Amino acid sequence: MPLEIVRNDITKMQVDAIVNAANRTLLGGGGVDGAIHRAAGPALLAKCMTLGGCRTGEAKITPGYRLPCRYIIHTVGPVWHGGEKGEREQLESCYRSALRLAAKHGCSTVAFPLISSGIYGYPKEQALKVAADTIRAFLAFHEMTVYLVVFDKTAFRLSRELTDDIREYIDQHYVDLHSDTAARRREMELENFPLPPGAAQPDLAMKSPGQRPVSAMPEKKDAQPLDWMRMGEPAFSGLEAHLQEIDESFSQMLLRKIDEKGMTDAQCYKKANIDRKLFSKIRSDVHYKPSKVTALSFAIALELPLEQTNELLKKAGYALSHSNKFDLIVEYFIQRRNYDMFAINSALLYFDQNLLGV
Ligand code: AR6
Repeated sequence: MPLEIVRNDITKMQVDAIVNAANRTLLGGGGVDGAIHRAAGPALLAKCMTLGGCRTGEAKITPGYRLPCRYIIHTVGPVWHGGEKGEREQLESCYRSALRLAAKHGCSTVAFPLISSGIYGYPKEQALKVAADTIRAFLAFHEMTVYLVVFDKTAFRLSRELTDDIREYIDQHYVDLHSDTAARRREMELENFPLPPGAAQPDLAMKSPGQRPVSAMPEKKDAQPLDWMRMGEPAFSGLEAHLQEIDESFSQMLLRKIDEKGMTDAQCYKKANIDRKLFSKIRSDVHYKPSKVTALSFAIALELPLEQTNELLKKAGYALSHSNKFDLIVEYFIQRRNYDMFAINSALLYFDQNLLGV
């Protein structure tokens, strides 16, 4: 999980290093700086007094003292003056300097606040974009897990259009299990007794809670499984391949799809926000059963269409459900071929859901 967004108080993060949004004196202040000094104790201020301050865009390191992290990396963000005074370059430099210092000290996990986005007035959405772009560029060449810690979700103010659209998608497709058990039974029938290859998939789209599915399983008289089992030669021609696919495990299917997409393993697990160690486990254990979120993260990284996403999930024993908001939001993005993990996670965060990546 190279870059993960979490909502937390940064002083509580159990990582190798946390980053402080300090000022040039390094002698403490308000916001996250104040919280870090309070939690680390007076020894931090004593140490900071020996550092001779820090220039905007640069970074200095101290021990973590009473904090659960080993190090605190202090960086000084730019004050926002409207965006024409080199603020973006200075902010990028903060992230790069802090990350370089973290790498130099052997840190493999680092947590950042949204530097400059509080007292220094940098617009939160822009600050978030600079942070994500700069961290991603660094991670393309370094094995490190970086957390962007957001205190409140105002940085994730998505466009009104997008939130309305997602909300509408959820309303249209959400199936309340308790008010429409018949619909769920049908979904389960399909999960347990998938149709043979080539058979038309019934449309599972659901109306609002309480309404019947738009269309369901085919009527008995033209049931597809029977057609498929008729003895004609052509019906069996794909059988061997089908049986081979049934035998394929999650791990095998994942590796096959990575090859088919022409991706390297690292490109795939990085895009999926999946930790390299976890990926190695999946690679070496043919029967590895990932969590649903992990499986789904790989589907997004591979940019699989909906049907193939469900095939991959099924290999791990899951399916996208219409009675789960998290699933519906991810499905919304897949339907629109938008596989930007950061955009999906921003939307998930906005709707108070768990995030993709481990
Ligand atoms: N954990 C995570 N994020 C936090 C926390 C926390 N405990 N507290 C605040 N934030 P700011 P700046 C978020 O003002 O804009 C100080 O006085 C907050 O919501 O702390 O770089 C320094 O000494 C915001 O999104 O830093 C400087 O003088 C982000 O952290 C000046 O403030 C940064 O807000 C630096 O201002």
